Amino acid sequence: MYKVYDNGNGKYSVKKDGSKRASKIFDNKNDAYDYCDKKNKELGIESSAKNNFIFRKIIIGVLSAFIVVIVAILGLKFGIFDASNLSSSSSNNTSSIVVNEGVHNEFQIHFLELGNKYSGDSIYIKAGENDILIDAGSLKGSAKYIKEYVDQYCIDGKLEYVIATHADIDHISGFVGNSSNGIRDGILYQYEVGTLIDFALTEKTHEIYKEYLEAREMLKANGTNVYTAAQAFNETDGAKRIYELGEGMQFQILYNKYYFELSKVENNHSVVTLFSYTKNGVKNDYLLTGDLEVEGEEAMVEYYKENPGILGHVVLFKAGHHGSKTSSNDVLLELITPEISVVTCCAWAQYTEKNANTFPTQQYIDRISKYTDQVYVTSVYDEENDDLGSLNGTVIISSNGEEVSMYGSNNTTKLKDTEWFSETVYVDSTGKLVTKDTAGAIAIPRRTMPAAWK
Ligand SMILES: [Ca+2]
Ligand SMILES: [Fe+2]
Repeated sequence: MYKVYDNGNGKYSVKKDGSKRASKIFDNKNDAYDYCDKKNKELGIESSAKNNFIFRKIIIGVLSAFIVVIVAILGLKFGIFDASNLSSSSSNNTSSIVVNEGVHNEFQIHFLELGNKYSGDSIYIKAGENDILIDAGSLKGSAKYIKEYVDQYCIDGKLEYVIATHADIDHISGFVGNSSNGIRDGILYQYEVGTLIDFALTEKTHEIYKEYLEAREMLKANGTNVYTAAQAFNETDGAKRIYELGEGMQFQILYNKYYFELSKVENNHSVVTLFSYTKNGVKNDYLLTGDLEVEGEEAMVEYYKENPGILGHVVLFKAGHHGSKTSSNDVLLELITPEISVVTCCAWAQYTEKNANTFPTQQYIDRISKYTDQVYVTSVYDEENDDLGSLNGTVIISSNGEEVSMYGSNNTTKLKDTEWFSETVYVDSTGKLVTKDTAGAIAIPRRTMPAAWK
């Protein structure tokens, strides 16, 4: 496949995958697009070169890198930074989307670090004038991290949409927050909420779930539109399946069998959302499946194969269930062929001692590697301090409708290039993590490089 590259000097190259030399160099971006489309057509590939986002060469020295960082910080602070104004670095890339560093203003998905060492989700989305929050972290104390972060962007005190994917505590704790003198600091108490869409079913009975239900009732009483994903999908009781966000942006609640029947696995009740940004006739999709697992993924894929034209190729796929081995299965990946995948987790042995099964799991890595090497992970466990550490940190995937950018508050290193991926760990004969001094300990790299990433 041919792609268009921004040489950073006002010239644009068209290059074939794997080729070091440009087939042709242009002074004009559109001419490069046209030539690229023509060459791809000769190869039998029908695609718009405009959709193959532009790759910027490393042309920044130490000083300009410093300036980029400062501008990025200021830009993020004031939400005015458009990556297209900056040169930026990148590295070899195998997918058709090329990721620049930086943040576009129009459409942003932020995968938040939550200030603690537990895996959990909180995803803030800025789409035009809309502030959207999907889930609110793993601890009640996450609320204050989320609020501080969101307040950098949300200046009207209103979250137009809030989505609670499922009732597990690592997704809803920050919604309720802590209570002090009868005042709650949870997200649902701190913002005006336009519309809340949440899971239709759960078998959870824990205290935080009960507190969530109280908050839900409070919102209803205060005029928030409160719907389950089942109501949204079926468009009953005033709920909608598709919500327009203005300027070619929308999100829709996708089908999930487990809005309508109980699953043995709580994660399968997750609300699934598809965000779309269409500009100049080119539509880019972003898929968020919460913690949906294999049964849910299979049923969803079956549904969208029977109802084609809705779910297909996506720019971004949030790794299901924090990169667990039971999510992000081949059946789904084959349909969505993701170009970027973000894992929201704190990489360590939180739920298992088996090295390969710690988040993000070897199986997730092996499966996603067939589609992209642009895999980014928010956090890692800092063993020394028994605390949160960063891999990419808070990850922002953003777009102006033409280009997609990735920004990591810590760095923009792909998972495969991180120290974490290749560092030596020690396991016993069953693959369980052990200390170096344990009898029979075997030294292995933490993750095995899949063939596609070599
Ligand atoms: Ca708002
Ligand atoms: Fe989770």
